[in-house]
Amino acid sequence: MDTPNWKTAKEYTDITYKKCNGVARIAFNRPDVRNAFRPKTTSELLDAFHDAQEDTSIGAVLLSAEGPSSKDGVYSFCSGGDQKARGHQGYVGEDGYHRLNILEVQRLIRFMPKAVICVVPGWAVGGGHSLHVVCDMTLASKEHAIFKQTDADVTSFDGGYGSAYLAKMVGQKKAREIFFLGRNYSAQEAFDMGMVNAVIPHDELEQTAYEWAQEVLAKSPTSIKMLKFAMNLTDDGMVGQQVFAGEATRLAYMTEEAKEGRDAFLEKRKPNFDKKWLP
Ligand code: S0N
Repeated sequence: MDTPNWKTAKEYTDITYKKCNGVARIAFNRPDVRNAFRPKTTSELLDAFHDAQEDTSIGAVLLSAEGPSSKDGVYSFCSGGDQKARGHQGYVGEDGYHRLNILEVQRLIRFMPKAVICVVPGWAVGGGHSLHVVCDMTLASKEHAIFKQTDADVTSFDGGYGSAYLAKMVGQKKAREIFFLGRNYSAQEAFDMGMVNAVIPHDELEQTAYEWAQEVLAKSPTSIKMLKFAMNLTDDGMVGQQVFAGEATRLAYMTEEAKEGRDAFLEKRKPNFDKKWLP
């Protein structure tokens, strides 16, 4: 497999955004604060994820992180909401408004019709832990990844995918332990409890993630999209049904029957559906 020749897709301050051979790589870039996110970070993430979703040349997205920290050489994926940017109603942006828009990022990852692979080179903590949970697959650094939920230390609680969906993944007892005790878990422990797909030697992590993405790209895009939405559906209620059904509608639009329905309306005549009621 080739090594990726990443090209910068857009310049940001809090993240990096690159593309190569059908893969987009979005990475946190605040390593000196363990890649904590502030409103500017989440706005940039939304912009980049939206671009990756709309770009038809992109089939898979890596959510990763730059690092290590220039201060102490520690690697991190993301340490969640920037506590220095936290006001009394949420996280305060440069415009002075309080926001909780990391949940929009989660929804974009969850509902985008492409595989999102989380690449965890170090700490995955708080809202950073929740982001890894919501991604389709997670690869973790054998030497440096540490998974930890500190929400209950800082009066924060991701009551959606970060906790309830995690419980579906690792089981109720383990999920409660993760949140109620806030302990550190190694990549191997995270793998053993079913929330990590593979434990990878640190030096091979990014290349392996790129190779996993290329494997996905070799598959049928429609299958990947419909499988992702089908697997989401049972946990996402009516919204999951809406997303899945929307894609089913798009497939139906591609039939002769659908063309006849459209043409009949435009030509102001009754449609002739040729009455093929397939079993
Ligand atoms: C990551 C930890 C465990 C790493 O420990 P370590 O290696 O000992 O490093 P430190 O010395 O602690 O940190 C190094 C420098 O980085 C700064 N820093 C680290 N994390 C943050 C952070 N989250 N915010 C701001 N700064 C951070 C340190 O201050 C230090 O800086 P200097 O060198 O200047 O001293 C450890 O750092 C740790 O525990 N970090 C905090 C983790 C945490 O509690 N995160 C917040 C958890 N909550 C959320 O993420 C909320 C998520 C969210 O947004 C959300 C989701 C769903 C619903 C609602 C919300 C909502 O908005 O509230």
